[in-house]
Amino acid sequence: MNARDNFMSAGKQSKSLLKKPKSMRFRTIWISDVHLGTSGCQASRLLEFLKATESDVLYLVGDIVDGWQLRRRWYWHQTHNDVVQLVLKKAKKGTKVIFVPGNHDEAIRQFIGLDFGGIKIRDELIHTCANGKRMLVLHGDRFDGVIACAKWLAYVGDSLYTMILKFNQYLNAWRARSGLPYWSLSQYLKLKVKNAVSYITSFETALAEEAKKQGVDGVICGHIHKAEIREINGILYCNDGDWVESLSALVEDASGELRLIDWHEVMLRWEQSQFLRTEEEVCAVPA
Ligand SMILES: [Mn+2]
Repeated sequence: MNARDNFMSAGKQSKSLLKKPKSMRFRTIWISDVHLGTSGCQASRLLEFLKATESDVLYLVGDIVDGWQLRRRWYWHQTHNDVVQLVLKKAKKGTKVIFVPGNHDEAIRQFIGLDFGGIKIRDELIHTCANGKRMLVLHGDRFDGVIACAKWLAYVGDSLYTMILKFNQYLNAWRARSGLPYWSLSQYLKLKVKNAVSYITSFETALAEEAKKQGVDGVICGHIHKAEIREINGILYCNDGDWVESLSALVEDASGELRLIDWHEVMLRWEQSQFLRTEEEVCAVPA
């Protein structure tokens, strides 16, 4: 078996093993900005994550279903159904699921206070961590100047963003064929554009200020698709990222410590460990 065959079989093996649930247990998980109903949504990666993890509480911090996009063009893949069904199943099996709607699923805001299939629809709320820290949980669009001032501007930005994401998919399909790692064009552009950076900074500062005003220790939000944990003026700012580009989640362990999970990185490490194991097995075969 040459090196290439070896790699191929490792790839095949890791694919079949990927489906096996591993158990990562947390006290709480926060995910947001899944954008079900758009082709940019990486639902199959989210399924991997949801299957591999368990928690007492699962927060869906807005923009889970993209009503804006669905109204324009219906896109609903089987994996999008699977995500919905898996979340419902988790709720049925005892996970406390709390859905805090965002701006893309604002239609659901009319159901705030109600429960559907074990999922609690709630507005902004306070989560108390195992270590007693109190965290304000909200989507964050309320602090978005563009959306508050002119909705049409947000729509235009949204179409452009969708186009960039589409191009990003083609680019990464090509990169994958060429053996290059995943690279997010839209994230790169966003980080490179100075305005975007100052927007992100003012968003983060505004949310930290709101948390301070409410007398809590920190804030947990989504909306800007940039995973982050950092202290801003004595307030712990946490953003759980998204499942369009960064594939990230925020988790709380049993001791109340918060950290980010980068699912790209977790899967990459796992695939590499599978590859190395296969290589060891091959090498162990006597000549
Ligand atoms: Mn949003």
